[in-house]
Amino acid sequence: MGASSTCRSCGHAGLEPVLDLGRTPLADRLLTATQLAETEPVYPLQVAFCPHCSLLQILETVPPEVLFCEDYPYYSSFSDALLRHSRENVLDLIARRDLGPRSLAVELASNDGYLLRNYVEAGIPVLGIDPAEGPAREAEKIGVRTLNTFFTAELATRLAADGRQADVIHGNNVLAHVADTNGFVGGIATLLAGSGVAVIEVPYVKDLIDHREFDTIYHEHLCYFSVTALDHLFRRHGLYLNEVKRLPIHGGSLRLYVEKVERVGDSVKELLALEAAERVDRIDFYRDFAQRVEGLKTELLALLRGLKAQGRSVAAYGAAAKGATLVNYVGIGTDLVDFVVDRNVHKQGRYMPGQHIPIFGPERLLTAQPDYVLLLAWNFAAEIMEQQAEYARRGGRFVVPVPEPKVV
Ligand code: DWN
Repeated sequence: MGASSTCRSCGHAGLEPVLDLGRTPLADRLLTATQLAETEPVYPLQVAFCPHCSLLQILETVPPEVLFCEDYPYYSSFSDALLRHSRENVLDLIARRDLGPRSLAVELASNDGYLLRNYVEAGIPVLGIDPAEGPAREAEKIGVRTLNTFFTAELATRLAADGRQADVIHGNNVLAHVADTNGFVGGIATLLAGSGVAVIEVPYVKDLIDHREFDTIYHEHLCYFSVTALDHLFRRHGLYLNEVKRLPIHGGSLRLYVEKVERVGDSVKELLALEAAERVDRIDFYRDFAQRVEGLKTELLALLRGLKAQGRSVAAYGAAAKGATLVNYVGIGTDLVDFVVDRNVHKQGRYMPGQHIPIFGPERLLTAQPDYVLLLAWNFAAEIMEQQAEYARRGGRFVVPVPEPKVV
């Protein structure tokens, strides 16, 4: 699909460059031992800003079938914090929207059923839609009916023609991932009941820039949303962003409540005003981001090299997609980090893209007892450090790389 020179949302040309992370491997394409000898596909990873609708985006579009279908290794249920977060969201909506056995809850990118399982438990009909074969299979196993395909405007039309109208549509960490942003949002408008609500979570671009979270940038993430850019996008499809919550998850996210009736609440007006005041809707806000990211790279490299110079051993936690961006951009290989650990059994036995650092189960931290553990999954630092209390009790220390590389 290649590089686009026009905005993914408004279609205007004149995108302004913000950051170039070079040609990088695909963040979730974890390698088998056999693949280590093969040439690894790499793609440009350039970030640009649309001065017309304020959307930050990457220029390259890697075919979705390459990114999300076969062998997609991300399973949402390997994070207890994410499961709790999702359950609270569902229980809140069941109460707020008075949902029951005659309702329909749909999730776009429903993964392994981590969220919809809470509706099933409450006796509320669900439909999951996810192109990733492995996670979709796991969802079916726990009674979450899942269509193993991509959500498109065409699929929405077919479902609506079958009389399916959703009272709730969830879309967590998917709106930024779709190659056809307008088709996807148009599909939501088609499938959503007149009195329904779409509840969508995306990483918040303001937190990404303020906290130097450059590792959230990889080829699965095509767009980086502000409330300003989202408001433009939804209104284009007869949808209204009526309420928004800022959430700490994933380094700072937005939960959006989108409906077909316009009743814009203070939460939205306040964030639009904040973004105007801080010029989040202008290129100025992004101008020094590349330089600040370069600074983080220098600081983190110096910290890790310092530890190695003292003869310390370092491992890492979280074979995360963001971890792939970080180790490849900063240049962290097995010269600095001996191995990575991850609870996700589908990732264990594989190797990190590009730097080819081996991935094991977390028990390896107690058998190898490295002096330091770099938290690539820094967005779950509290949960991981609590989980690894025994490693810490035996003298292990943690390195948190973002927003300020530091030892804790
Ligand atoms: O948008 C996306 C986000 C939501 O999730 C996807 N495109 C892909 C994925 O990105 P990621 O891989 O950077 O996400 P996480 O959720 O930050 O990854 C954390 C990794 O750490 C996972 O591989 C699971 C692992 N983990 C673990 O081993 N033990 C996580 C926790 C909390 C743990 O206790």
